[in-house]
Amino acid sequence: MMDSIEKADSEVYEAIKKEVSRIRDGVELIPSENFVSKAVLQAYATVFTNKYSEGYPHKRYYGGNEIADIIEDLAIARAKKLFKCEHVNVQPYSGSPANMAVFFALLNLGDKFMGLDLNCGGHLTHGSSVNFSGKFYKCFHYNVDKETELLDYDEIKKIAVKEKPKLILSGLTAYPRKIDFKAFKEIADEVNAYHMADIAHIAGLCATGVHESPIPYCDVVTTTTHKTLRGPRGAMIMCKEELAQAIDKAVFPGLQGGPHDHVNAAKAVAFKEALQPEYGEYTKQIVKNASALADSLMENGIDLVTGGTDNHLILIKLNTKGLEGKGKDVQNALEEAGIYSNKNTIPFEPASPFNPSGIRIGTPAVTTRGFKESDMKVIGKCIAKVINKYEDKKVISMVRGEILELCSNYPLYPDFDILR
Ligand code: DSN
Repeated sequence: MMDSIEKADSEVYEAIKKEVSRIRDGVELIPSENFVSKAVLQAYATVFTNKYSEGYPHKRYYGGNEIADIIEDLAIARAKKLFKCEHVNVQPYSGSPANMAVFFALLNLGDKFMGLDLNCGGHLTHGSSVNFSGKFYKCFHYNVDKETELLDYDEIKKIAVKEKPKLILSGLTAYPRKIDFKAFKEIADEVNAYHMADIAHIAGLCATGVHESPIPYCDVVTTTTHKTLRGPRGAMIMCKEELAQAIDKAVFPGLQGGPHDHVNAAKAVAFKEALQPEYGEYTKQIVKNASALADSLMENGIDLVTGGTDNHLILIKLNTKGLEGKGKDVQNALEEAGIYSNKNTIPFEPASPFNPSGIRIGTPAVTTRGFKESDMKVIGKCIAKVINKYEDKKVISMVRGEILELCSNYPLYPDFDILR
């Protein structure tokens, strides 16, 4: 597939080649990233990128959509089976537009809602003042508890009873523990609010029962399709049948134009893969690996938010090692060693969101690659070495060697010469 790019555009070809080397020779620990299968990658790169399909299957505005209908019907049917939900819209281009569509469908501008504060593990679209969700709507944030760094459901209830929001949003991007969706529903019911869950990070775990599914406890659930779910870049919205029309209208024509049919083809393939028993094993291994990595880090003297993890992600605290506000420097040092992470705020960040005191890592991508608990032990040690000596080029170079050796044991896309 790459020979045409090589001939037509050597600059883009060279960049793709470099990216392939980067991912093959490094340890990808950004918890929102993953490696799709060869089948998903191929479905994505198809002639469906050429088609316009405004509308929904069997109710399109343009001709020639019979085949695009097959694709979207397959994606919807498989997503419904995977998540056991009543209605699915697979058209959202990504997570933020999916969340925006739900807000458009269920709220009026200026309405009150609640979401987890970005600094404590929420997402921009959960009410940040710089995002549409905080600008167009009145957000009352809940935080984690200062001592335990865990969600405090009594506190969430107190805010809900006081502010009477129209919608309560549960969901995370940097919270390493399980979410009690039932508790959120009980709070939402008490104040007559919608309960919306954004499971972008944990969708794969929810689909296989490794994390409790929010579906029975929610009016609407959104997710991206490219994180633990291991599909192409994109999103979807799941809801009760009674909200189906409002959600569909909000996505199209409310917010988006034509769906990306090539992405829907890749989503359909990814959902089929996620319905296989091997995917269940994969999601279990994600959590086992995260837990092993957390243990290794702590054994090597690194402090973690909440003292560990029970999902796919880990939040390292740098401030307790005298590295307050050094997230960016540590992220860069890890990158030099071939370990990809992202700087992140920790709860009640003592420095600033631009120079935060945390590092966020996770195991979806390395687990796809085949890494197991013993490898996590090695990676934990490597990360600790870099954190302790993040300015020492000798240490970084030594760790780089260890990472290269580890990666050579797990060739990425082994049966797929990605450059051909
Ligand atoms: N950017 C995603 C993440 O890394 O968590 C959220 O949208």
